Amino acid sequence: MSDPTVLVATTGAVRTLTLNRPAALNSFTGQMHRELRAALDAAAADEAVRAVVVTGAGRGFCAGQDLADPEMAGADIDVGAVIERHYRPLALRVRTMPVPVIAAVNGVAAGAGANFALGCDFVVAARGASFIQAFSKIGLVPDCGGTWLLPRLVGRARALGLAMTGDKLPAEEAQRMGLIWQCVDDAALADTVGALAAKLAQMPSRALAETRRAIDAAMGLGLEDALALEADVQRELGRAGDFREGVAAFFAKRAPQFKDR
Ligand code: T3D
Repeated sequence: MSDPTVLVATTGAVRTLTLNRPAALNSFTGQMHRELRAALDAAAADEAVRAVVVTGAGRGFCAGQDLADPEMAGADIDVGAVIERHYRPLALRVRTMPVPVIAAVNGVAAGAGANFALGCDFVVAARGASFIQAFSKIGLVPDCGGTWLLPRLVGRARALGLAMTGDKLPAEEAQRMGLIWQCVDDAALADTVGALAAKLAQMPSRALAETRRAIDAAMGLGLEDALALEADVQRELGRAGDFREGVAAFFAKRAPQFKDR
């Protein structure tokens, strides 16, 4: 049996998934896609999991598509079919997780590896990490949600600049332009992400997932429709246990114990 390409570990309510093909900078093979999707599905289905961290083994986060994988790349491959089979479901899976997902970007994130990270709810990167929209260098367009994510994160001018040049963007600059949440010293990455994941795991998971959904939806709505969506979501959350618990805990001056997923 081949080695696992995704390592799975759980600490308390935090599930950590480590992309594990360090010799090829954790680039995506068909096997890694299957294992990653299964691990994300399992985390989504496990009520005990309240935050997910994804990171990379070795010196890279993920170099995108493994350009040597015969199942996924090569002259006679239907690239559109690869996108439909693997990258589209991956981008949607991350965006519909019932709990927050943090990308702990430990090194270079290129191509679909960059956009997989950018699709997560939080991107915390080590100072030595970088982001590369490598697609233009091999005659492709950004995928794994890149065309949707980039202009929303940094605006059209920067999205086009990053995507067309394919230049390496250091983590510090990525934070400065609002592409990612935080850039930290390399040695501080694990502790920073651990503290963020632990904090999110204590929070009301369902409300956090609905926050993501509402904000993503509102980006494509007018104000009237966004306000209507807010009313719909609040109506549902207002009937849920976490809202009652949050208010009760506030008045009792105690820490809330949120349970909804
Ligand atoms: O089906 C489809 O193809 C469609 C799907 C497309 C989605 C995409 O993601 S397209 C974009 C694919 N990714 C790339 O084009 C990035 C290619 N990699 C690089 O440009 C560089 O490796 C990096 C800038 C990411 C890092 O450079 P550096 O100098 O730090 O490392 P390196 O020496 O280039 O790489 C280290 C090893 O990883 C090396 O192997 P070796 O020589 O030590 O045996 C290299 O070949 C391997 N590696 C890196 N990226 C990939 C890879 N092997 C296969 N596929 C890769 N993407």
